[in-house]
Amino acid sequence: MSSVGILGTGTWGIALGRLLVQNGHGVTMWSALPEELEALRQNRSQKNLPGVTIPESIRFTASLEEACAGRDLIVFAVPSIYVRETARRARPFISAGQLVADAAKGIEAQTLMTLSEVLRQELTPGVRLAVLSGPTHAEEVARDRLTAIVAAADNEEDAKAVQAIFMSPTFRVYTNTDMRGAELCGALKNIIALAAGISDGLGQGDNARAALITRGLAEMERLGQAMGMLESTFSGLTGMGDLIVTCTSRHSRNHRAGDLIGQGIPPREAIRQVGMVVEGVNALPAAVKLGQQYGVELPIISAVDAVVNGRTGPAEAVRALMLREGRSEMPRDAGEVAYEQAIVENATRQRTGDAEMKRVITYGTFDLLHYGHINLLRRAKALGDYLVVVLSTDEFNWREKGKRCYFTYEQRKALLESIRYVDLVIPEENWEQKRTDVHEYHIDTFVMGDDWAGKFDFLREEGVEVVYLPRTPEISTTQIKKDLGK
Ligand code: C2G
Repeated sequence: MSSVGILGTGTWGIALGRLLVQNGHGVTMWSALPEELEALRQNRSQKNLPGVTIPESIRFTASLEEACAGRDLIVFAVPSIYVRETARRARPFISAGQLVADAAKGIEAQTLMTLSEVLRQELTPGVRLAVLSGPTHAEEVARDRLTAIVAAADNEEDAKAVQAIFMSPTFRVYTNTDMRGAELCGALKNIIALAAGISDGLGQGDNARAALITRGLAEMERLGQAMGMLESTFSGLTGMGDLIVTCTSRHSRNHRAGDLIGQGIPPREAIRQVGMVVEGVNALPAAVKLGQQYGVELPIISAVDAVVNGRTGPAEAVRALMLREGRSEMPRDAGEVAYEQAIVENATRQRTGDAEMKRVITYGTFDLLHYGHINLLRRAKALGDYLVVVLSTDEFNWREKGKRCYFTYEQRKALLESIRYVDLVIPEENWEQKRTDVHEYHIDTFVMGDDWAGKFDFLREEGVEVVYLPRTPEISTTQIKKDLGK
């Protein structure tokens, strides 16, 4: 039996509160609107959940202290745009070690922060954070319809703690430690749902909706990967799962708003008619900015942004999307296509058993190892079956690159050898050794990040394929040192 405080008495907050009471927990719910509290106390029902009775044991309060102090779990179920302000007001009553789960989906427009990052910024240091996200219409959860959801946190222990409190015979909770990935999915899928609604409103059918879901997921994955999130998150409940339920359901407010817009109702009027928060509209500015910041093309999201902000009509936006130049389904640039193609070829070769060992080599300092390096090593390995990493020695770094590493060669070597993509680590002692390395190690493919594009083309004379892969844009050792220095 846990005691839970839920901030926000909208449909989602009420549905979660009801579920937690059924699980045997004590629930106190807070709202910023006194009149809403009074109506809930009197009627024990919520206007958007007809026929759903709110359990008598749920206490409603206007005091954040009463809702938060000493609770085993605090759930933020206020609309995404009120999370920061609510957290700021609740801060004095939430202490380090308490568990806080965000159930709102969205990305803050001004800061591009996910809501867990907003909570991290506003709440007392040491508060344990998690998010709840997945294909979960409140209208169905409130009626005990079977549902699956993700409890994501930076560590498995906190995700498990939330899982234990919410798990029930009708509400199956999965844990995930890619919290930011889960949050990005939760925010972006609402925009794709707007697009699906617009398509329906224009009289388009299931084909168009399936195309929007599929290509919408591809946009989400591209942006997420550029942001260092896990691919598996996007094909999971918070990505694919939530996309399907939001794009194909009459319950979805984003879909409903899109449908009205597709019928020709001006966006602002359509949102007013839906009468509840349309999170897809709130998420648009951040999604467009993130796409620009990470250099990821988001055609569907950009089209929705143009329609919602009145720069173009729904029909024109759809025509423009359809008339774009033909594309491969594979990810964008040459390196990525080579990488995807290689995965397909490798898998085929392995399946047909005539897999001769394809060997790949790459060079680097890999000091303060970070996910940009991992992205590079993962894609390099995908180009073959065996990856040799040639690691700059401390002397080479100092003499040739003027770099003094934070970790010694031995330490950096140990780190690299622990990575599952890496098969062998050998020392880089000079610039010239590449010509001999590729023969000594029978290399098929040489790989470097595209900050070195063109610099090693001469290796093609040695019969080696040379591939430059896109760097991960926003992370670098220099950046890490600068940030740590602040
Ligand atoms: N990398 C990346 N994305 C980042 C940072 C690095 O893809 N955000 C790639 C680089 O392009 C390089 C590899 O990770 O392919 C290792 O990066 P560094 O350790 O910075 O390597 P560097 O100092 O460039 O040394 O003889 C070649 C040199 O040894 C390369």
